[in-house]
Amino acid sequence: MELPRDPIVYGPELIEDWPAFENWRIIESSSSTSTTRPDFNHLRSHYGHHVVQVANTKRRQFNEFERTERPLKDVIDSWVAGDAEGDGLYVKDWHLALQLEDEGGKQEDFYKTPEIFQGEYPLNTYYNGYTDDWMTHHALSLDPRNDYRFTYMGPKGTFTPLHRDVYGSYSWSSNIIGRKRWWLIPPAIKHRFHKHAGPHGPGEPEMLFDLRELSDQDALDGVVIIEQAPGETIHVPSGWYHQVENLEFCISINHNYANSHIIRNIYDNLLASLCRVEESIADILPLLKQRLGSEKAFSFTDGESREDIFCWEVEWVDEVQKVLEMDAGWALAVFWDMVLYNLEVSDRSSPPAPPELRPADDYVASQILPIIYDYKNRREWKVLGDTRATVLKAEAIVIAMQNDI
Ligand SMILES: O=C(O)CCC(=O)C(=O)O
Ligand SMILES: [Fe+2]
Repeated sequence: MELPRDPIVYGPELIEDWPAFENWRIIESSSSTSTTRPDFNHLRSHYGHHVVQVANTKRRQFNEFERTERPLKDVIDSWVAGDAEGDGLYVKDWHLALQLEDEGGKQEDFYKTPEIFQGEYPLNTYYNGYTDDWMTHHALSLDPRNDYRFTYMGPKGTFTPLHRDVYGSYSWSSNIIGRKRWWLIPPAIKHRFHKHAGPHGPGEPEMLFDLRELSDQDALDGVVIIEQAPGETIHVPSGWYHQVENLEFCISINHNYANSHIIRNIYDNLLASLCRVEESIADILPLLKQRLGSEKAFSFTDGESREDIFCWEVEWVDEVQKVLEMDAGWALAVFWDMVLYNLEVSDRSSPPAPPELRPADDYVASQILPIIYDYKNRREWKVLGDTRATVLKAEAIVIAMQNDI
């Protein structure tokens, strides 16, 4: 089954049975009106002690907001007091489900991954249903403190600047309370939002921070603008840049996920980040070459062909991978480890998705093989020996998948 390639908004039936709806909101109705507001007392008493990431959306620092970490209760106090700082404070990327699990609670105490993302679409989550997510399961296998389940909370006016999601993954995001405005940029017109017009190098160009600052608002022609109502869920396609503004006090829950459908995008995104890193540290290259001259590190043999690898190449590749890891959050070794992990998943006793929810083997093979062939033409293929072993294992599995058909 093809996954959605355009943004989709789902109605409240997807999530209206979530405990968060019951517990996090206060609804006041009179004969003519009904207003809904966050139940700060409940949130404070249950989660006030959680140390959360807070972006001050009134204080920009280069391409990000000033970020601090503090107990949620302090942030709530600021909002309730209506003080000037509170106005700009946006609680983001809060791993609430993970934190609750640490305390003996569970995700289902406040929400359940919508069924549509569990079943027919081979989507997220292995938490409370089996789906085909290549990202979270693997991330948790490397670090049990890492997942891609987030809660967001912030007053009117707070916003998330233009970005695409981590690694180029998909996201779904549900509003418990409040309205959000989304600007979603189809990849074909993404260039209009580059920070600097004109040609750029091979790496991913820098993007505008806030598209509302564009002097030529005609650039917004073709941008998908959605006002997401309380209770609605939005699905963001892989690789689409987007910006999000809270039009009222908002609380939302979001997951990022990825799988074989978008593995090519994820790979391309990683390579674009790699190019950017290479550009940014290009000045060390002549120094490395000068220092290491024509010293040979080893010879690489691949069947018939044999090639010399030089010490400067090894140092260069290692340095780029190190910076990439800091910059993008991962590098080629972890990417290939994720691919192999998920290809081997059918051998595991608790795979993230049972076979009937995973795409057919020939589809998965058709997604992975071109990436392997691409990678085999790169310098990293020769230089990074451990990763080469991982890729070879992945290749053997994928070829067997094809032969089995
Ligand atoms: O709600 C927000 O502020 C950002 C959400 C977002 O970027 C996402 O779900 O991908
Ligand atoms: Fe996002």
